[in-house]
Amino acid sequence: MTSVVWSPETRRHDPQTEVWVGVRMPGTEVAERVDAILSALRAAGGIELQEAAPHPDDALLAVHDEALVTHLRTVSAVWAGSGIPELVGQDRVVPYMFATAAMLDGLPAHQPTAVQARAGWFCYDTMTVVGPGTWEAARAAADCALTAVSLVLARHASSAYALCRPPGHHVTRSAYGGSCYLNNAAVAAQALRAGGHERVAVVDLDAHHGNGTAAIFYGRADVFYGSVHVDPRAGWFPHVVGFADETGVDDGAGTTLNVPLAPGTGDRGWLAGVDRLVDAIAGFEPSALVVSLGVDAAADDPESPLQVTAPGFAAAGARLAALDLPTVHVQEGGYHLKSLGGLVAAFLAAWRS
Ligand code: SP5
Ligand code: ZN
Repeated sequence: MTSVVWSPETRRHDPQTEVWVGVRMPGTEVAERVDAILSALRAAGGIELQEAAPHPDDALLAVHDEALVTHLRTVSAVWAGSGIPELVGQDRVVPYMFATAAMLDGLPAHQPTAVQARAGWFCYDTMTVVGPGTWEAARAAADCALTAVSLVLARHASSAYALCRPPGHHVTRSAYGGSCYLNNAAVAAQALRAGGHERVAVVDLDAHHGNGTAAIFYGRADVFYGSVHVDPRAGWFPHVVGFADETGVDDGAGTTLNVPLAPGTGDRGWLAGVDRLVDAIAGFEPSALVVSLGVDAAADDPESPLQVTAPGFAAAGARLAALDLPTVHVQEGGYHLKSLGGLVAAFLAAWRS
């Protein structure tokens, strides 16, 4: 039996379109994902379903800059009042310039006042748009993760699954992107630390490297981050990080493990990667585990070239469950509406029985 935490508020984020290589195209991170996962988990059974309880902002501010949280809370209303929707017909917050380190070239930057520039100060891509309801959904997703942590800390359950949507693993301390707004997995890991777990491991199965979570814990000895994902060098998001030579820095040296895989990799290669992560986690000796459970590595998924099957996800679940740790699962990506719920249920089977 595993607890499943969700919130109807998570449906309120509606990206409508995302801008990719300058073109508006239908968003893939849609509210229907919530219903697809819920109905598959209900049908599979072995779950105790509950709604998220509100948790204070402290848990967010333990991993995110206050300026980012304030931006996300307020930017949609500021954009709506900026004149831009009337001027060009864009009612979603989309950045048009990015103050990269190379642009600044050492000059001291000031946080921009214009909302269209501030969008690119906090957001690092053009795909991750903010509209009315985005903040409420992202905040509710974080509450799902925190409620799952509370259940595990109270030993109500040895594992809990948070149906987080929008996802979170691409969000750094101060910037959002990759269809993510608040880093639910990092929030959960830090809350487990605050709840008394001295060493926490995060294992990220999403098809994309979780650059946000990796960055937040890169210099930390108390939180391990391991990820298996499609090789960014082969041309996949997040392109610039997620390489095998990123192993941590300072106190965190040796507590990061990236396993990049070639496009086309199926169950065998992917599970070999999962096994490397399981071995590293066992060696780290954590007392709790966070699973960033993206299922976009699936063969049918439109956003990744990996070829993992439902039995593959079930096998990964069995191997991670064998670590026998209090576990919080956090939903990340997975975009094939017909199959994604079944993949989540297959992965969680080892905890549901
Ligand atoms: C959480 C997560 O899985 N984020 C994925 C972010 C990667 N998105 C990259 C999108 C690349 C362009 N997609 C083109 C198809 C748009 N419908
Ligand atoms: Zn992904």
